[in-house]
Amino acid sequence: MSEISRRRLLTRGLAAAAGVSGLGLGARAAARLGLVPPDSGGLFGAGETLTYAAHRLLVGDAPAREFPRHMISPSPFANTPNPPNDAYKALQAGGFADWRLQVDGLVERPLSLSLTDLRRYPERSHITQLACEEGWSYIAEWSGVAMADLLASAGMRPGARYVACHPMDPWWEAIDMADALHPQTLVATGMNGRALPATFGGPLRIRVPRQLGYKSVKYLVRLEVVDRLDHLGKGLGGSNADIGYAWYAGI
Ligand SMILES: Nc1nc2c(c(=O)[nH]1)N[C@H]1C(S)=C(S)[C@@H](COP(=O)(O)O)O[C@H]1N2
Ligand SMILES: [Mo]
Repeated sequence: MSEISRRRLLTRGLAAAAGVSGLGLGARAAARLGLVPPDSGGLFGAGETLTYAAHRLLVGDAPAREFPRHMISPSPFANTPNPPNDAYKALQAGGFADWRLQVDGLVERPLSLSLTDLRRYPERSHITQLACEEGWSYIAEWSGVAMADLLASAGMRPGARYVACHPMDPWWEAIDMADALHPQTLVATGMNGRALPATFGGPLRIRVPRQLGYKSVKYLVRLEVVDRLDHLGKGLGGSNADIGYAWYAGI
């Protein structure tokens, strides 16, 4: 059986289990496949589980859509007009020379990387759409380092399952390894051929084009590799999940 028909079968199985015997059975099927999201409890938990499991099985590691250069949005909406705080402004005043990205947690070699260090990794780029859950979107070219390359150079230890992405403001988000290691998931330093502007999360942000905009954490300072998420925040996998948004925001 081809990979895609196997996935379709599994997905139909999940959906059928959900339809015939209630969401609980679908959730149990997802558990057997290791596809239970951190926000699987509570009122909408079973639905979150089905969405995550079905999406992962159907989409697999398929890339997000990439666009031709002429479709780059001429004046994208800057969602965060003001830099996050005084600590950020101090780093900005120094031209971000002291900006560091920590890569730690379940890794063999914790890293502390300056923006110059990041430039030593192979440069990756893509032209993709950033879609906010509020309805607006824009297309831009993003460039930087593949998160997979950073994780490879830190060396993941057994049990590594999620990457928690921490910024300078309280907005943190975790992604699973399927997204962390996906070739389009970037630690971005550039946008449309220039250094990433502060209003778009500069000097460093992640771009996870397979999920809604809120997962693309701006002002990134730390990638924390973890085996579980229950000790971070309220344990739901991100600051947005903690206030009621879905942890998995696949599109
Ligand atoms: N650190 C941080 N990251 C963030 C946010 C934020 O407020 N702080 N906003 C998120 C939301 S809701 C969206 S839609 C995108 C917006 O990205 P943009 O500024 O490139 O439009 O960034 C996301 N990442
Ligand atoms: Mo958003």
